[in-house]
Amino acid sequence: MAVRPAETGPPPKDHYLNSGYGIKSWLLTTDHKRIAILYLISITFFFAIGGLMAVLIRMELATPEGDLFQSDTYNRLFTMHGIMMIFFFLIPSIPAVLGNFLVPIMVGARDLAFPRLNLMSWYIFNLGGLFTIWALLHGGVDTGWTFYTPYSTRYANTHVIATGLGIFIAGFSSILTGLNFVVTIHRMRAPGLTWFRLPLFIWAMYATSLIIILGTPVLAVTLLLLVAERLFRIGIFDASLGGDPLLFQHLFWFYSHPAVYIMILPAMGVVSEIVPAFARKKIFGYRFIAYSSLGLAVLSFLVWAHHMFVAGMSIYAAAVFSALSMLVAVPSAVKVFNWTATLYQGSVSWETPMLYALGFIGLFTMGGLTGVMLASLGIDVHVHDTYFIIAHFHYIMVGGAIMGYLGGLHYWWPKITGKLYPRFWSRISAMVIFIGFNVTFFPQFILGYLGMPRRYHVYPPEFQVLNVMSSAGATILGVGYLIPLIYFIWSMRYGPHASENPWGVVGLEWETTSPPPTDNFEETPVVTTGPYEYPQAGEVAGVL
Ligand code: HEM
Ligand SMILES: [Cu+2]
Repeated sequence: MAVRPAETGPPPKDHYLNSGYGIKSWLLTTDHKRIAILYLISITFFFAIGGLMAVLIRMELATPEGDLFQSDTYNRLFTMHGIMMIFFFLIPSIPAVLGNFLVPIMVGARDLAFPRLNLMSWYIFNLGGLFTIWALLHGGVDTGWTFYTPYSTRYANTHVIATGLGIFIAGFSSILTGLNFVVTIHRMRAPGLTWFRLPLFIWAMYATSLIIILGTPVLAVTLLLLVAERLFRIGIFDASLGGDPLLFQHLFWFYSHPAVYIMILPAMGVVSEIVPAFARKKIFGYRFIAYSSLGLAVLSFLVWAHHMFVAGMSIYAAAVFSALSMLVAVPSAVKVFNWTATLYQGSVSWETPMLYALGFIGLFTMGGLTGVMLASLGIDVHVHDTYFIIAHFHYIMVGGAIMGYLGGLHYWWPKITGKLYPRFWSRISAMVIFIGFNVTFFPQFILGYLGMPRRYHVYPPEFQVLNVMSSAGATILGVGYLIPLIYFIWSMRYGPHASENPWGVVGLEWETTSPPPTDNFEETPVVTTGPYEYPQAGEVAGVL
C-alpha cells in the first residue's frame, strides 16, 4: 500500500529554524541541526564547482581531437574535478550533513558531545575549501587527485603546496567530526538505548568515524611530507634526493582506500534506514549489518596495494593483496543480501527515497562486482589506468554514495525543514538521475575494456561513439541533479507543512516535531524497544 506524506497538523511554534534569524544566529550557532544546514550549503557549492569541471571534461571528450583545451588545461580540469568531488563533497556529504543532523536525535541527545568543536569543524572545512579554490583560480594542479610522485615532486610547477595544504586543513574537520560522533555515540545515548537498539545509520556513522580518525592523519602526514620535500628538498619521495616515489603510493592508498569506505559506508547506513521504512518490515539480519560495517572498517585498511599491482611489487605481495581485496566483497554482500531479504514479502511503497535506495543497491552491486574483477591480478594488469577503473569507481561513488546521499536527503527533508517537496517531480528526477547515470558510465566500462586509457583528452576515432554516449548521459544526469535543487529551494518557501511523522515510520527522529525544537526533544526519550519495530503484515502503521 502506498504511503503518502501527510499534510496535516499545524507547524510547531518554536523550532530550531525560527530560534533566531540574523546572520549571526547562523554563523555562531552551536546547534548541530543548524551546522548540518551550513554544511549542506558548503558542500552544494563545492559540488557545483566539481560538477562544472565534469561538464568541461565531457565536452572535451565529445570529439577525438583535443580541440577544446590544451593538454595542460585538461590535466588541471580532471585533477580539480577529483579533488573537489572527493575531499570537499563526498567525504563530508552524508556524515557532515545528515550525520550532524541525525546522530544526536537518533541517540536521543540534545546535541553532539562537543557543540563548539562542531562549529569549528565547519569553519576549518571552509578554510580548506577556500585554500583549494584559491589554488584553482591561480592555475590549479595537474597531478591528478592522487598527487602521485614524481608528478607532484620533480615535475610539478603547479600549486601542489596550496592544494595539499587545503586538503590537509579540511582533514582536521573530518577528524574532529569523527571524534564528536564517537564520543556522542558512546556517552550520550538515551536511557534504554543499548548498542543493539541503535539504528543501523548510527552503526554506519560509528564505523565511518573510526576510519576517519585512524586514516585521515596518515594522509595529513603524507601531504606534509610532500610539502616538506618541495620546500626543503629533503629526500622522501624524490629518487634523485634519495627518496622513494613508490612510498608515496603506499602512504596515499593506505588512507585513500579506507577513504572510499568513508564515502560508501554512510550511504549504506542511509539505505539500511530507508529499506525497512518503505518495506514496512523489520530489517533482516540487524546484527549482521551492524557487524559488517565494522568488518568493512577493519578490512578497508588491509587492501590498499590493489591500487599498485602494476607499480612494481613482488608477485607474492600482489597475490596476498589480491586475496584480501576479494574478502572485502563478503561484508558488502552481507548487506546487499540483507536488504534484499528485507524487501522480500515486504509491503513496498515506491516513494522517492525508496527509488534512490533501490538505485543504490543495484549500482553499488555493479561497482562492487567490478571491484572484485579488478582485485583479480590478471584482469587488473590489463585494465589498470583505463576507463574501466573510472567506470568502477563512479558506479560506487556516484551510483552508490550520491544516490545514498540524495535518498537520505529526500527521506529526512521533511524533518530537516518541516516542509514537503513535490512527490511527482522528485520521483521523475530520481529516474532521470538513474538513467543519466547509466548512460554516462556504462559505456566507460566498454571503453576501458577496449583499451581507452584514463586522463587523456585525445583518443582514436573508433572510441567516439561511446564517448558521445557518455557525454550525452552526463547532460541527462546534470539535468537530473538540477531538478531537486529547484524543488528543494521551492519547498522551503512554498512547500506544505510536514507532520511529525509524514512517512508513518518508526525511529526516534520521527517522534519529535518537524522541524525539531532546538533541544530536539521536549523530554529525554526512554527507549524500550529495538529499531524497525513494524507491525505484522496486514496492519499498516502511520498516516495514509
Ligand atoms: C568490493 C569492493 C571493492 C573492490 C574489491 C575494489 C577494488 C578496486 C581495485 C583493485 C582498484 C584498482 C584498480 C586499478 O587502478 O588498477 C580499485 C580502484 C578504485 N576503487 Fe575500488 N574496489 C571496491 C570497492 C570500492 C568502493 C566502495 C569505492 C568507493 C566508495 C571504490 C573506489 C575506487 C576508486 C576511487 C578507485 C580508483 C582510484 C584511482 O586510481 O583514481 N572501490 N578498486
Ligand atoms: Cu582500493
